[in-house]
Amino acid sequence: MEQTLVIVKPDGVQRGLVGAIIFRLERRGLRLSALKLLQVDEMRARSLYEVHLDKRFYNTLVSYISSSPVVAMVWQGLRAIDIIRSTMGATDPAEAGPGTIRGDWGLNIGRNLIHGSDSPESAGREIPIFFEADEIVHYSRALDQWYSENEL
Ligand code: IDP
Ligand code: MG
Repeated sequence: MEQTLVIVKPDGVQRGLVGAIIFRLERRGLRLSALKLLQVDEMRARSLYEVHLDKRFYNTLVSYISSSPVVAMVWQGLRAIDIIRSTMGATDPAEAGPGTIRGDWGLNIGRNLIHGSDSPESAGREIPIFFEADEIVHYSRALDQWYSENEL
């Protein structure tokens, strides 16, 4: 089953949007498998964003994600990665559609509220930066059959 790392970034926590963001992901039917609030240290920040090492915004991105606590989560479900990415909206909130998290609550690309893994490979690399294997909980829900005709 597909898993993905989601992070409510420091601006989301500071602005009190944690509950609202989780609400949207829950309502889509995905299953929450792990959740913690933490202060991201520089090592974790650099590791999360290592694919952006050569970008001009890399250092400010590392500072941003480690500037204040975040809420890190693992979400699970059929096509969880694509579903979360479409619920997040485009990277730049100015281009994100209405009804998306970034489109409704974001203003600037440097404060875009949420991270979501962009592929199964990224999820496989990113999840262990934040969670031990035994922190990811596998369970079923009575309503799963009403969210999906296939196994969630
Ligand atoms: P994503 O978060 O939608 O996957 P990525 O291209 O992977 O977007 O970029 C990672 C993060 O880097 C973005 O979410 C955003 O916080 C930041 N970022 C991306 N492009 C820019 C930019 O042009 N200026 C400042 N920050 C940027
Ligand atoms: Mg990305």
